[in-house]
Amino acid sequence: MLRKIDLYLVETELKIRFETSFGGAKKRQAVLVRAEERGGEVGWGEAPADQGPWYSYETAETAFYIISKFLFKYAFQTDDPREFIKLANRVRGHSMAKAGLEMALWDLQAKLEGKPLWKYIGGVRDRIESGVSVGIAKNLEELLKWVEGYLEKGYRRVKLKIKPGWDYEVVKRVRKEFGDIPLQVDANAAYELEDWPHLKKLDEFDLLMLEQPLHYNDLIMHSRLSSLIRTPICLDESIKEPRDVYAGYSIGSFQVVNVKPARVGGLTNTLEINEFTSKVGVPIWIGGMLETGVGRGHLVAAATLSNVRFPNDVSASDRYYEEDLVEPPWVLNTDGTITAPNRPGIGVEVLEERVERHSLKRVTLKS
Ligand code: OSB
Ligand code: MG
Repeated sequence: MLRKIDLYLVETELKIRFETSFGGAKKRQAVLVRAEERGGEVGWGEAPADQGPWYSYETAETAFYIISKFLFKYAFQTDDPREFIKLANRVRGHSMAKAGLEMALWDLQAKLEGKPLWKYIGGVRDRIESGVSVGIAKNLEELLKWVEGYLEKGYRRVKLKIKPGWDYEVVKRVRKEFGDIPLQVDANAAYELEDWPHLKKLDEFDLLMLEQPLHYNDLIMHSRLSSLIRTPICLDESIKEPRDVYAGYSIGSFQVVNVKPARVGGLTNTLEINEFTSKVGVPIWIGGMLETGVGRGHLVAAATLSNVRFPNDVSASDRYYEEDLVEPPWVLNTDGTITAPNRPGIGVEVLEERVERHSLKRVTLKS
């Protein structure tokens, strides 16, 4: 039984401005969820929606509103995360808001059982492969410097953000400078199907995959595109819940899926997607939303699942933030992995003083 839920709308500052085809920012907003049960144990989750509705329609403000107005009462009816999400699905959409609260319940349950979250959800590895997502730069020289720095740190794969005018030549140059590194690109829905001859030119670079080239809600055009180019298509924005995976699989919209636990409505849905894709032989990997160390704990746990077969957009705390909100911060091992902690729950301590210092607003909810 929960005693109370605290919501924090936090704003954190990135080390460097992160730019994609839909825009850029140096600051990030998110909602942190702190769920405390009657015995005093606490679970944490994160709804990593940003300030503006650019990646999806959700924002930190809408997540704060949807949780505090509608979702919280379901968490007082059950603190079983699977049951919670069933009740919460009465609310249509708002996956990140649901995920923020659902993940707090997962962390809480794992802690009550004294188990690391990754073991509690059935993870199969104690270290996860870490890749890095590299934003659009001011110019090629800046980008090459960034990539060089990340490779020196040991990241196992580089993902370049692309958009029309920042694609073919950029990838060509990165291949020339760094050779045969594991490389992929992410368009964040910046192209149209008619652009396929241009996208086909990327085939020459043997990329691991091309992420979300077309419209953020599309499955049909991606299925057409995937028969026109050789580079495997990976969907991100288009997959908002397990049913999108079933639909997309049935018409061949993708060869790989980027599973962001927050985007698909939490860990329950992540587990369902892991199971289905494993059965049909479609590999997945775990994507991120520049989460703070809190959400990152859930990403690390998700990345231990059995069907995760590519490096993840789960990087170390110092790739994102000068000062993370957890202790210890998430660190990259020299072999390019991140260790899944052997402590209960997400396995890191949330520094509440820092959370409060970064909060723009907060509310306490009781049943
Ligand atoms: O498309 O994967 C994306 C960040 C914010 C919004 C969308 C995306 C991203 C990233 C960063 O690529 C992934 C990460 O390191 O958290
Ligand atoms: Mg993406």
